[in-house]
Amino acid sequence: MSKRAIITGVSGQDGSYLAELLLDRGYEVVGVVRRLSAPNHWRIEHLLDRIDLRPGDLLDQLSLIRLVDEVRPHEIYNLAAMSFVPASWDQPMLTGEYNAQGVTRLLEALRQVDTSIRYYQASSSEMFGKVRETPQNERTPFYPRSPYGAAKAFAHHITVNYRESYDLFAVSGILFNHESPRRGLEFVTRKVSDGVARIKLGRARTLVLGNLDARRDWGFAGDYVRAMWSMLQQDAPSDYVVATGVSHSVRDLVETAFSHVGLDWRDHVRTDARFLRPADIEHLVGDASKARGVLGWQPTVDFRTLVRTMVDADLQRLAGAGEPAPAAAAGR
Ligand code: NDP
Ligand code: GDR
Repeated sequence: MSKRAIITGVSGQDGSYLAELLLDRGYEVVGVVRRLSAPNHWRIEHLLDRIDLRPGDLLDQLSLIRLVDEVRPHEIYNLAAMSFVPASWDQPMLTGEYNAQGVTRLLEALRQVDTSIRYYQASSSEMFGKVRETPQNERTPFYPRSPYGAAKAFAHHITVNYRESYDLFAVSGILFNHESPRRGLEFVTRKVSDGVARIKLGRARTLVLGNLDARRDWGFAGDYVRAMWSMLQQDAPSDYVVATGVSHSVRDLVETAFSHVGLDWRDHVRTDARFLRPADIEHLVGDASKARGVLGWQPTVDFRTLVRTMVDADLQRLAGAGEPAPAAAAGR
């Protein structure tokens, strides 16, 4: 008998890669989509005949109970969230409703319907914020630096709490930044790959960014969804850091992306204070020893390959031959 899985956030970057992975492994995949005036399906267009899309919203408790009750899945992957950190200062209350209380609502739906369902929570390296140690591992204390990070820290703790209170198989993957050609256009890697492609094609002259000194541990999203699945196949629930262990600055990112197309980034990149954050995180780098040891997980795509692949995909897309495009990029 095939397994059934619910993915919230199926229309997002990770949701699309995870849906592909689960379909490849023979799962029946139910994707949760919230009601929008126009569907946001550009990342899952190629999967629409193979996944079952159902309505649901993290803001609506009853929609979640009904969903879990109707589908009766073996596994739930909660990837839905307001995921853009700067937007969390503009909408701190809503960020808490989605990213913190939304998780409680989903856990509560699971608890009420069937406590044998396995649950994955999308935790984030943003919880480490103003880091207490480097590199960060599962025991590193949290010090979030944004409403997004604070809400994710709540979500992380409530997942642990439900696991310990109700004996649920509930895990949190503490994932460091992971990117792909399906990344939203407002995140810095995709903003850079899209910007470089536009400049190379003569459609733009400059790319305006914020903090070039920030360092992140960037990996490939396709690798990271393998870790999510693997966490739910273990004998016992536990939390895992997932990261490459290598960090680069935003300056390294632009240098790598521009040089890939034969351009000097200093001729095209400007900085503007409007892209600075009220509080930024200067340096994140993860220690994924536990995921490597217990899950046998390792990344397959290095930073340089990732950046080049994203630039090439944007060049193709803008030339009219690549993956489908997002409808619009808001809040860049
Ligand atoms: P995306 O922004 O690409 O996708 C977010 C998804 O959440 C979208 O499908 C969106 O739907 C959905 N969503 C948002 N609000 C709601 C809601 N109220 N009800 C139902 N669905 C909703 O994010 P990623 O794929 O990059 O990230 C997946 C998860 O992992 C997120 O929780 C993110 O915070 C977390 N994370 C991501 C990391 C990364 O580097 N990518 C690192 C660590 C954690 P819609 O299409 O309608 O907008
Ligand atoms: P992040 O990703 O905040 O780490 O969250 P993002 O790509 O937005 O920023 C990374 C770093 O780049 C700096 N930066 C800029 N960022 C953006 N977006 N735009 C710019 O113009 C720019 N210039 C410099 C930022 O200041 C920051 O330091 C991502 C999201 O996917 C979260 O959901 C996830 O939890 C974390 O990664 C891990």
